[in-house]
Amino acid sequence: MAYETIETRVEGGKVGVIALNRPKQLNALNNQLMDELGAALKAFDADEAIGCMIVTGSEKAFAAGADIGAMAGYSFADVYKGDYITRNWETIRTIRKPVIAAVSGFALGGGCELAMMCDFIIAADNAKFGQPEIKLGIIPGAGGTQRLPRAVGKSKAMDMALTARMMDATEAERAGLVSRVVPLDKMMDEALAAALTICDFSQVAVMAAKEAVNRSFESGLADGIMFERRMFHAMFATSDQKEGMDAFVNKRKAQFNHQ
Ligand code: DAK
Repeated sequence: MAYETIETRVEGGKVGVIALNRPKQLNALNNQLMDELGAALKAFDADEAIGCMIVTGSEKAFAAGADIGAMAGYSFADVYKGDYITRNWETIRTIRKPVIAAVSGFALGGGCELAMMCDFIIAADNAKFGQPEIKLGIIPGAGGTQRLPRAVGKSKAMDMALTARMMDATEAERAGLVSRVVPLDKMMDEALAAALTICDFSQVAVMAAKEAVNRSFESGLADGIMFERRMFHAMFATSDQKEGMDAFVNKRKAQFNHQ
């Protein structure tokens, strides 16, 4: 499929990279971009050769939010009847292989929300995160009021949603929003190295780990632990468990076949 608002490539034969590509609008997220992003993620997820995905933007902007120009004229009936956001923004939540957000520059509004929908965020040292929707007379609409407090706690989430202040990369790492901060010129190398590391593990175990961690956000502790326990038990039905443990015992590198 030919894309106009994103660029896709495969790195190392195993990592699907998706770069948001509306540079003149700082990668503002419109319907076309979200449709194309969803299609690209689904295609990589279905590709046996791909073990991990990276979503990134440009040096200046991961994404400066939903496209304000496109939104400006919407009425309540437009967004409600058209199922705005839900219709095409949440495809990423259905992706079963890991998705890393490699964020440089602005990740604002829907851009911050998109990064938070990924499995973890590697940030460049120039990254800036924010939920500035309040300045536009609206509130975050793609999970900002729900995922941000889970990541950084109520006080910082309220501060960002109510004052529209941005959080820099250092603060974002300290607060737990991002997993690592690296120099801008090393960001893609770091994200790619993380992705390739993941690709070399058992794909079954990787998908199960992702599913189990995500379950922690949707269930109480006892239910979450039970889900984890059953998934853990299920790992013993895989040949990758035999391979991983045999390799350790015999002091050799494991060669997983993802079965
Ligand atoms: N949308 C459209 N165009 C944008 C944009 C955006 N979000 N952000 C930047 N641009 C465009 C600018 O208009 C400008 O275009 P030209 O004037 O050159 O044609 C170009 O990108 C460069 O921007 P600036 O000239 O402003 O660049 P600066 O470096 O001076 O400033 C900035 C960068 C990121 C600080 C600034 O552009 C800015 O504040 N942008 C807006 C950030 C923002 O407010 N983001 C939140 C958007 S609201 C919903 C669910 C979710 C949402 C909404 C509804 N429902 C369920 C209904 C989500 C909402 C949002 O994300």
